Amino acid sequence: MDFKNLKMNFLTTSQLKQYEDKGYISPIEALSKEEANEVRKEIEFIEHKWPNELDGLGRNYVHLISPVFDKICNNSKILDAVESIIGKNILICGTTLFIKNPNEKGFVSFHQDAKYIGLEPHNWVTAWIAITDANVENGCMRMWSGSHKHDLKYHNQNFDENNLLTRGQTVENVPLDETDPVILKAGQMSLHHPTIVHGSGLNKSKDRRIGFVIQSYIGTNVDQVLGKMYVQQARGKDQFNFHEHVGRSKELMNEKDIQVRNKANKELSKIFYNGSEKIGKF
Ligand SMILES: O=C(O)CCC(=O)C(=O)O
Repeated sequence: MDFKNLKMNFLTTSQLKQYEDKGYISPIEALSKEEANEVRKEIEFIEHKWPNELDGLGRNYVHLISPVFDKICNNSKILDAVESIIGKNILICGTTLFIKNPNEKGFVSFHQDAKYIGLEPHNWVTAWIAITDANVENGCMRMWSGSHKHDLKYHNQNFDENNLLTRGQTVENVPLDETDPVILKAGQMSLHHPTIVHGSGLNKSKDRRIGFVIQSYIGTNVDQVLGKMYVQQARGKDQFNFHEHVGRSKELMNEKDIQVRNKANKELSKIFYNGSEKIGKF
């Protein structure tokens, strides 16, 4: 074995302290710039060949229909960092593409992921991977540092048409000047805690802002209390068997994989809109 090539990416004590204190860690090296660019090409290839495939619900579970995204989810640098937080038995339980095109008005209201996602206990973490640079101008995420230490907050349901969240769920009156911009270069990632309050503003640049979000990596001890979920084993063993395990994508847009993705999306909608009278576009 070539030990020189065995690069580990486990988090350092100071990164773990940052996670504990602030509720997020950033930046972490995940992909090379070239790899990130390949991912952008894959997105744009899908958009060109299958228009609307990534719209609406289609922004979810792209790792189930594309080997390029499957590879990111199983990237050992990402998994080393994730393992440092949730332990060695890791499941991939969902992915979402958060794309903000220039000249569109997309934004993400301040919210806590744990509010509507149904994953209990909170032994899970979200990896936000920058496929393009993410900065203040193009609407990078902003984290309300330390807010993960408090209970889940009341969320209004605003259903704003430009809100990229399912219900436009919003924690009101977040002091913007107390939030930190998560500035990332293409290929870097941030990791955030299930209960941190975060959101993002408009893309005022001339290029797209693309984040591929593994939402989330969960420990095998995490159940879905609002519905059914389709997962993949990224590391370790699943001794709990709370969820349905599905295979990995080996070919772009394979018919069987599409069917699994459709089922997964149907179930995800039930989870996200549990108890809601209105259904949004995602
Ligand atoms: O991409 C964004 O701006 C927000 C994404 C988000 O809310 C999340 O990953 O939890």
